[in-house]
Amino acid sequence: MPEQTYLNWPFLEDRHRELAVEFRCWADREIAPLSEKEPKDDAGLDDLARELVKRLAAGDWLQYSVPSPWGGKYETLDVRALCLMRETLAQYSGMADFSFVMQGLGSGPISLFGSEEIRRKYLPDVAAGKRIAAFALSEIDSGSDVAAMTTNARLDGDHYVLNGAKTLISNGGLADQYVVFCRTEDAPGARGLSALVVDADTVGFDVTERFDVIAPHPLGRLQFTDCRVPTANLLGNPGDGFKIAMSSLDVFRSTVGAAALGFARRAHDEALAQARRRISFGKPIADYQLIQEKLADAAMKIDAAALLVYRSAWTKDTQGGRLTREAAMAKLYATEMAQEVIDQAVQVWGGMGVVVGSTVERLYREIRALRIYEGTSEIQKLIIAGEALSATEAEETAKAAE
Ligand code: COS
Repeated sequence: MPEQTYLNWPFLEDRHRELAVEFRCWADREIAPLSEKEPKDDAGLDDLARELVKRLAAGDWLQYSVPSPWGGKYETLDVRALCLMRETLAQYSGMADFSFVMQGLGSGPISLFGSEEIRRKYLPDVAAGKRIAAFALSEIDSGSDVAAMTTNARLDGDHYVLNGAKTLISNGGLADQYVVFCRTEDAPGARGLSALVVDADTVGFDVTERFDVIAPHPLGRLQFTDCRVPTANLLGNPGDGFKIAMSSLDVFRSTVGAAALGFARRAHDEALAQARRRISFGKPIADYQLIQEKLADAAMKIDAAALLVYRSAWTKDTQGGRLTREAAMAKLYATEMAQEVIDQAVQVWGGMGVVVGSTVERLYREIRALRIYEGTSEIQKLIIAGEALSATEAEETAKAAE
């Protein structure tokens, strides 16, 4: 059992502490048995994802993915709860973490910006696990540079006609509904984007490719060819797309840090167990100071990451509004830290750590994508530096005005 003193930190409330304990018991029973084997093909992956959504829904855990007026647990998305749940699931299975968070991220733009009608139509089914959700932002030449996207939608009466392609979309091929970001306006860059909810059975929508990645997850390429989407499925106003994408990421980026934290905690536990068990030169390797250094570094960095993750989640939950800087720090530090901690856990395991099927080998593959998706580490650094620079500029301007 990983170290849990962080549950006493002041960022959390008693309801979070209770959730953490209850959710861990449930995951131990319902998720641990599913985490043994990785599916070998797309059909196996899709079956596993559906089974995970079904189990999460049966436990009422997907209610944390949407706000309470539309089938959810709390009035607004509770980032601390989402973080605790991702952190827990990641300790058992990357796919369980993925299936859980995609219900929240995939429907997040609807929760945050949908009309009452759209929320009522989609959110209760997401919370009940009856519909699987997806968030379609990235394109082949537009990952970090969101404003460069070329997928476009032209207004035609009471429909938008959508054309273009999205790539590496989580749940692509599996989801029942996609929030698709596209260009609708003449305004350049970020100002010309909008967000539409597209049902998977809409004529003109196709999943043209599935991707094999180092840690298998359902990822697809989406194609839209004269795909007609009702204007009622527009989220917010025309031109709000960039703001909708960034606001959704403001909620979910901290949770990527939390998932990384879960992977790191599991790797640290595996390293501790192996260090005590493995005998080398006549004694357990835990007795050697070079091994202790690795264990000490991991324990300290895990706590540092947890502080940033729960600081960020607490800030969003208690203060609302934009949360770019804290979320960027949490995601950047926790994902980079987890990569390092897992790498060192593999080192402690030695040869057995690179054998396919060992837990640290799986974690070594699982963590890699988290330094890329929902904003690369490099983008997070640009965000943090940008905020620091503009704070200094604002201070100087204020002084000059005195
Ligand atoms: N919430 C609400 N509005 C936001 C916002 C946020 N978090 N961040 C930016 N905006 C608004 C800004 O206020 C600005 O509006 P105005 O033009 O009205 O002033 C507009 O959006 C553009 O903002 P900005 O100029 O800061 O955007 P940049 O083009 O500089 O881009 C980065 C910012 C690079 C940080 C952004 O594109 C990004 O995060 N990229 C990574 C995207 C990503 O995560 N991709 C992975 C795919 S998802 S798996």
